[in-house]
Amino acid sequence: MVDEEKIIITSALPYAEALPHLGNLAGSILPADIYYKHLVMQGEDAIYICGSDQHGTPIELQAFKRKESPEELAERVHLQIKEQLERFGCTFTFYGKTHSAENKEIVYEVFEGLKSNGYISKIESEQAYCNVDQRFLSDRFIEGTCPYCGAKDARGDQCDTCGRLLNPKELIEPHCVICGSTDISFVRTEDLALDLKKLSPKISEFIERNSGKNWSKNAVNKSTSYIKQGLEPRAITRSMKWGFEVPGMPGKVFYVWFDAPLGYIGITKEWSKEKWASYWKARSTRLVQFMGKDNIEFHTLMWPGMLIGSNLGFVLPTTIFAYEFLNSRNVKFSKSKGVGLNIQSALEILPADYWRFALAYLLPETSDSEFSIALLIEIVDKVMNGNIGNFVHRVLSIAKQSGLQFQNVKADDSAEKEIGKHLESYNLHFEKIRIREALRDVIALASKGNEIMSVKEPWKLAKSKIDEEKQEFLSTITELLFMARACALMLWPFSPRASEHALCYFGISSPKLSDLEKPLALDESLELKPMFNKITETEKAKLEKFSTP
Ligand code: B3M
Ligand code: ZN
Repeated sequence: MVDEEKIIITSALPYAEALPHLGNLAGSILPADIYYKHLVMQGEDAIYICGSDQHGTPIELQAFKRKESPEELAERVHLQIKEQLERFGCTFTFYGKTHSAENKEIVYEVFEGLKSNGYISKIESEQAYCNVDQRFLSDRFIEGTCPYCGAKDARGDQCDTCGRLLNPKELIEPHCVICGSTDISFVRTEDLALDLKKLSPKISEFIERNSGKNWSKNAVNKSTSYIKQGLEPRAITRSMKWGFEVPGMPGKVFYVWFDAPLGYIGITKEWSKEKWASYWKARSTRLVQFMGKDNIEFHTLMWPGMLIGSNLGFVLPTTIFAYEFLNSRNVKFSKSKGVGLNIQSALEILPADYWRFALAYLLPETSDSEFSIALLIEIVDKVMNGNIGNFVHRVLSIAKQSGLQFQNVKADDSAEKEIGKHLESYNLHFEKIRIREALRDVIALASKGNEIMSVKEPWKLAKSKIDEEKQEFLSTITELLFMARACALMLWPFSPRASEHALCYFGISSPKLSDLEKPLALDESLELKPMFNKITETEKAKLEKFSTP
């Protein structure tokens, strides 16, 4: 039997530390969800896997500050994130977590595989130790000045200002985050490392083989330049308590970036004990991974290195697509402080569909992009509502008011041609993961429809008694109805609820691209309601609260 191609879509697993903000959404979860929905419309056998990244020092640190156990915190925040993402219209096949029995099993299996294949080495390092708290300070428990860019708040593992990965010892004037003390010693301790140096030829071969498969440019460039610089063994264990304990090494747990990507597999297993392997262990599976550009290194070097080195037959990433950043000069996307425009505060003001549309419109696909409240209002009012929403609603209203029945209507040539042209470009953009461009194809189709409408003014002919005019009305409205149906359907991955609402009138409930080939029928019994609304003054005022001058 020939293997049917299966597709696994993943988006980077948000830390179970704080609610995702608009930047996180635009930088991975939203495009992955849109891409997945398009595959569903194509009738592909695809699953969308995401979940909470529950280990690591930030969570341990926050739990410490809140006097909560890391496990309690990670579970509580996990449930909050999951709830908000579902409200946001994301349809994961499963939203799981990394701190699960299933993931632990995978982690141990991969670790044993790496060990027996000779890819685990030992490294001695000096680790920061706070003499006041009498404990090791891993990663984020130590902060100081970045030796590369001079930022004052660089963390032990990475400088957020310049993005460089750091070794805590490189920090200038380091201090302990728990007690603030600078009484820090560096104590020698032994850790296990993934031997990326030894794996380098295989990783490099993997990158060469796959990077032509729609990888984002930044992923290709960064990974090839890391390879050129030369890879070194990288510690995969840490002296801390929160995480999966390392067999035979008391006091050590696996590094969060060891068990997090394996979480993609663990979460699939958490979803279905029966089905997970048919996705992860089939040769023909396509693994398409979405993430922010700050996660590239882990996904193009460490994660494939782990998969190749353990040799357990898991699929390797086919496509690695990394987004640039969505920035904002005048809106705070706060993460941890509980203020700012995170997913929850956003959804309290406007429906998910509106945010999804505006963020997809601004997706930082090839360069950073800039978000502002003014831009959001303009996109929603002029493009989403003004162009697409109005087009679909007006066409349906004119058809309804004409009192004619539209049942089993066949498309004419001009409708087919117009839709075909935009649909082809839309599908091609999806294939190349140009999601922001695919949205522009929907917009272009609506613009064309609006143009036809204003040239032909079909409402003027709707009630005409003259045969010729009746005919003209019928052919125009038919063409427009087909275009409106296509617009509503093509909008589904972006603004699913509004799209489903409009598709009801066309008798479509779970949209497939193949529905566009069917004859058209209208459900005339339904009362017409617009797809979208303009942003109200009240909503504007609420949004403005998030603007900083
Ligand atoms: N949690 C980093 C981040 O949220 C990390 C991603 C894990 S993907 C396996 O940016
Ligand atoms: Zn820096």
